[in-house]
Amino acid sequence: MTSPFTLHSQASDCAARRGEVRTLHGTVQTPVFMPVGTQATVKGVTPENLKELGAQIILGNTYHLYIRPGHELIRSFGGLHKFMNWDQPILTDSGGFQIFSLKDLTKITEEGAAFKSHLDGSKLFLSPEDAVAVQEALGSDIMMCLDTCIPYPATREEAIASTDLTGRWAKRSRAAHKERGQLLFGIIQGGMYPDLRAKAVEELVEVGFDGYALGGLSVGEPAELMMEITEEIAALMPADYPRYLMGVGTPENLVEAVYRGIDMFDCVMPTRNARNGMLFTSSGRLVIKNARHQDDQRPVDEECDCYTCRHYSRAYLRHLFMAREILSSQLNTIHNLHYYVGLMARIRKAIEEDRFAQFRQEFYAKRTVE
Ligand code: PRF
Ligand code: ZN
Repeated sequence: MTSPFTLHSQASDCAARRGEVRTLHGTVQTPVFMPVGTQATVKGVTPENLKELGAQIILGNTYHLYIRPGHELIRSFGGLHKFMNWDQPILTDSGGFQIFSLKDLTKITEEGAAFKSHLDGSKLFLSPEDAVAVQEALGSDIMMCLDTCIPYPATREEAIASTDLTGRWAKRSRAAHKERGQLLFGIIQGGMYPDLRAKAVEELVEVGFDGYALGGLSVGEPAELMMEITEEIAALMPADYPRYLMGVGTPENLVEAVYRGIDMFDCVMPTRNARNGMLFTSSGRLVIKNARHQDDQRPVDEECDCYTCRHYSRAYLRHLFMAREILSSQLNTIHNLHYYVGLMARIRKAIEEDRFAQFRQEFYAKRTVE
């Protein structure tokens, strides 16, 4: 199988790497952060906003779009790209994580996941084959296999059962995928047991995917443990295919995982925190409702050149937040996504110039507020 990934450069003093992933809707430069657009929209911003702030690829959710408005409706509009007016790459998650998150509504069997809609309680079923078919109908550029995410903590027996099932589902997903240029990534589970994860990598590589994802992390374990597992397993993931760490994370997590060889990330943190008034800046985090911003004429981040920071003061953004104005969410989201996307651009440049380890040190040195 030919890889959609090309490695441009490899850091000399850590596992960080600079590359690209080729998809049907264009090439993605890595390492990359994917803003989350669960419901066929990245909450609070238009596709034009996303392009202006430099987003390359966004993430959608199979589970949500399957329940509402339905993949057949989206297919009839020519796919998710046309439906939502986004012509750059889209990765769709399979639904494995949602099924895990809504576990009271779910029953997992060998065949697939039976679940109740969180909207109206109606009975639905998603097999690994269904998840591929739904993602084919959506027309996503990168599809994810249906998996089962293990909670933390979990016993070794629970981890084995769930990891083996994810492996069997991965084989079925691969068999169900009709080659039409859409990429299919396998997901490595295994809980906090490195030997189970190593075995999962081997089995997935044997089946053969277009990329490999680390699932089941950032589920409540300590950050050090997450990085230990990431370091150990990233080193076992094929170097000539993209490596994706799912649902991660904080800016610190991104820097640490890139250092350990990860290429792709997604997380609701920049968008969700924006709506809650928490802003990311080059010197740390800022809570906009704080009284000390009341008459502050400075932008959120003096070093930021996003639309929000070019035009608005902290005092205005605080006012919008206190008054619960819609524009508060929009402007905050533009800033936070610009911060994440900009951080990844600076990371890529640092790797290109083989000074990423130094970049990492400076990144921490600059954080003065928390
Ligand atoms: N599986 C899938 N999506 C995910 C995860 C996973 O384990 C995670 C874990 N952090 C986030 N998103 N399919
Ligand atoms: Zn800004």
